[in-house]
Amino acid sequence: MGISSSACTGTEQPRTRGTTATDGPGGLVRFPAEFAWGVATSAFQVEGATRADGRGRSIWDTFAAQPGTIVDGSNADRACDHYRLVERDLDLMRSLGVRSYRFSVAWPRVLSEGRGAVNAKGLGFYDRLVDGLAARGIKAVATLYHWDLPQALEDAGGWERRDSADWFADYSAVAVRALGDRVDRWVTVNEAKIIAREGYQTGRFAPGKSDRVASGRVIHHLGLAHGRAVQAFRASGARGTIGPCVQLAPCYPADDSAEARRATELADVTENTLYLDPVLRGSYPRGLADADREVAVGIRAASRDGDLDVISAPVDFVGVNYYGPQVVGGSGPVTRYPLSSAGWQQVHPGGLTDVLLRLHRDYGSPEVVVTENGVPDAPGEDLHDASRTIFLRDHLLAVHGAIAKGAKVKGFHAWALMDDFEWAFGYTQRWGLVHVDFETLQRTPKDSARWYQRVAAANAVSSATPSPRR
Ligand code: IFM
Repeated sequence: MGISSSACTGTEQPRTRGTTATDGPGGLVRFPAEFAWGVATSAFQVEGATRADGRGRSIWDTFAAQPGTIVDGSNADRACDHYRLVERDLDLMRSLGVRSYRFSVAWPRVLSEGRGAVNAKGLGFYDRLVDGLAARGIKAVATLYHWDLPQALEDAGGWERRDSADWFADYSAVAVRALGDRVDRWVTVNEAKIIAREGYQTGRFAPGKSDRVASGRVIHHLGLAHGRAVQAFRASGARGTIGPCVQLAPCYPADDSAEARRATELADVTENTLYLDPVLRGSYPRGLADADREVAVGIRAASRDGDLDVISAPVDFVGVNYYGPQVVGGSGPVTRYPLSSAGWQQVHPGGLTDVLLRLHRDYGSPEVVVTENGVPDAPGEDLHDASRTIFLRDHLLAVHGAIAKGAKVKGFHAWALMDDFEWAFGYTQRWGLVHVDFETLQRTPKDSARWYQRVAAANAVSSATPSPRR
């Protein structure tokens, strides 16, 4: 089987601290001019107001209402109430010196039934949001799909149906027509891997299905939807750029055995190349059937001549979400690096250098934006979140290490601007730079937010250990 990169299957452990030519006094690592210091959210996780102004239902409203789906029994009906507090949140971002805001447009707010009549009030929210960003000198990075499929479309067959790509193209055209004069970057689909895996394999996320063959069809249709959105964007003539958003996890063998190496190659397909190759190379990765036979069957059944030409429509950048690596032994995944309080996240900053350099070396060095990177509060942390500051410092140094070797990384978005509804974990994990009191909705910047503010202002990260109360 041909696996495309040594970087993601080897045991390379890049050093990211103090190794670049641009280290200044005190280990100050400078970033390129115009580097976009950003923060990210998604509509369903922060907006709340799920019944306001004609918003339709989404699959996550339905899923969260089912007993046993969300660990704390919560839902996102109010969340951070970003929908109503948006002006305050815009001011907050400006006060923190944020230069780029990645948000998502809620499809069911814009088209209540997913297609047909545009809901002017819902669209108006994003109109005010992008105006507010422009007024504050913050770049707008708009994700078109961050998991909140309109329930009406799910009832019609959802992503398992080929028409979903048409529905998405039409919705994308509406969004681009309304906002395209003020959006700097459009992100098509957030993390197709997680949609397929958690929504259609494990059933832990909406729509809660467990059918691997169906997940293969969904992967293909999400790719097609991405390509159709790129085409709709190009046809619109709007300014700005467009690209996908992939969650990449470098895969390392747990040991030197042939079994571990083979299992790592297969894991690399389902973690990375299955989502990169169709978009950036116009083909599905070799070895897919060995890596996941049922997914391969689903993809084959869904594929038509010419689809891969659409899926690989040229993009302007690749959005990378990075949370951690996979370490793979002959008999399954292994934990090698410290686990964050997310439970599933191994903390290994060097893995971010690896994935960025892989894109640089193996995929023609596209322009890249880190669209998400972050960690939940460690147990007992509140406003004094030293572990997040250290996490972000180390990952930013890892980004810098990749830039120093030629990767074209143009920006970084910390996940998340503020504590929010963390999907099936409800409000039990706090991922924000800004603390949210979910009773009063009070926002309070944590120490990490103040640290990030100084980094953005200096356009540089110090490799020295951050002082604990900053
Ligand atoms: O909160 C999520 C986000 O919606 C998608 N990427 C991972 C984050 C943390 O789990």
